[in-house]
Amino acid sequence: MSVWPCNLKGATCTSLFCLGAVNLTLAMIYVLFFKDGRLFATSSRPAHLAMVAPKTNMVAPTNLVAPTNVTEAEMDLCPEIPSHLVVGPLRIEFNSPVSMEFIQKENPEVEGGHWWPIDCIARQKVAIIIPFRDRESHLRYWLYYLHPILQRQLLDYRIYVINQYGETTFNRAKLMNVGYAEARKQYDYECFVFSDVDVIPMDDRNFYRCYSQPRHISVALDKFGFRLIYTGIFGGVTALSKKQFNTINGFPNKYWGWGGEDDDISYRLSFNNLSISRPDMITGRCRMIRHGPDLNNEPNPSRFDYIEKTRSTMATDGINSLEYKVIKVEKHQLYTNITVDIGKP
Ligand code: UD2
Ligand code: MN
Repeated sequence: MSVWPCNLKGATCTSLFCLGAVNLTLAMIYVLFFKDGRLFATSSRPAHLAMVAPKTNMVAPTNLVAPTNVTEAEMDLCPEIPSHLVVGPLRIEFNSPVSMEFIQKENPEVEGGHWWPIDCIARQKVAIIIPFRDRESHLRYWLYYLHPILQRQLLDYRIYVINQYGETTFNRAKLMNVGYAEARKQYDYECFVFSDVDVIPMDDRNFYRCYSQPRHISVALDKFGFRLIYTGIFGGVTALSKKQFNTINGFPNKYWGWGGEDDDISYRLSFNNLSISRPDMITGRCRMIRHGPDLNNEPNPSRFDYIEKTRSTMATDGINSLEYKVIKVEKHQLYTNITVDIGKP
C-alpha cells in the first residue's frame, strides 16, 4: 500500500503533499498565535477565571435567550450567558464582617474598581453607580459579594461610589445623576447600573447589564417577602442604557430625603413609552442588609406632590439641569470614590 495519500506517482505527488503540509502548518500557526490579531495574547492580569467560578449547582438560566446566528465577527465576544461560570443560587449572609484587606486580596485583578475579561470581549461596558454616605460596613459586604459575581458575568465594569459631601439632606437620585455624568467622562460606557449599597443579589444569573428595556434587577427582596410589592416599583438596583437614560432626561434632582425618587423614575419610563424588564422571581431574589433610618435622610414630605407632577417636570429637572461640584476623586483598589457637593434643598 502506498504511503502517499494520492494516486499520482513520484515528484508530482511529493510536491502536492508538501504543499498540503505547509498549508496545514501555516493554518495552525495562525490559529494558535495570530487569531484576532493577538500575538501571544498578553495582559497585565493573569488568567484567573477558573478561580472565580465554583462549579457547583449549575443551572441554565431561564430568563434569557441565548444568541442565535452568531456571526464570525462576534466569535470572540464573551458568551451572552457564561453558563460555565455562573452558579445560580448563592448563600448571602451578613453575620461575619469582612475587612477591606481581605476583599482586596480576594480580587487582585481589580484596579480602581475596574475589571474586564481577558479571554473574550465583554458584551457591555458597565458603570456601576452606588449612591453613598456613611455606610462603610454595607459597602464592604457589597464589594465582597459583587466583585466575584460581576466577574463571573464577564462584564467590563467599574464601581463608582458617589459619596455625598457634608451633612445636608441626602439625595439619592441626584447622586445617581452625578455618577452617570462622571462615569461618562471616563469611559465609553453603554450601560449604567444603579445600586443601593445594601442590596445583594442571591443568584448570579441576575445579570448586572442592560436590556432592550430599562431593567429592574432587585425584584424579589427578602424584606418584602420575595414579592414584587407593586408593578411600577423601580427602587434598589436598576440598569439603564445610555439611550434609555437620556430618553427620560436622567433622574430627578429635587428629591431631598427618603422616598419618592424611585417612583418618579418609574413614571418617567412609562411617560416615555418604556417598559420595565425584569428577571423571574427566583433569579431576581435579593437580600437587603437590615438597617434603621439614617441621619439627614428623613422621609421627604413633598414626595407625593412631586410624583404627581412628574409628567410636566421631567423635561426640565434631570441630567440637563444637574449642578454639582466634585470635591475629590480617589481610586481605591475595589472602587473609584467620587466625593461630591450636590448643594442643599
Ligand atoms: C428603598 C429603596 C431605595 C430608595 C429608597 C427611598 C429598595 C430595595 N430600596 O430603600 O432604592 O428608593 O427606598 O429613597 O427598594 N444611602 C446612604 N447613606 C444614607 C442614606 C442612604 O448611603 O445616609 C444610600 C444607600 O445606598 C442606600 C440607599 O441610599 O442603600 C437607599 O436608602 P435606604 O437604604 O435608607 O432606603 P430603603 O432601604 O428604604
Ligand atoms: Mn436600604
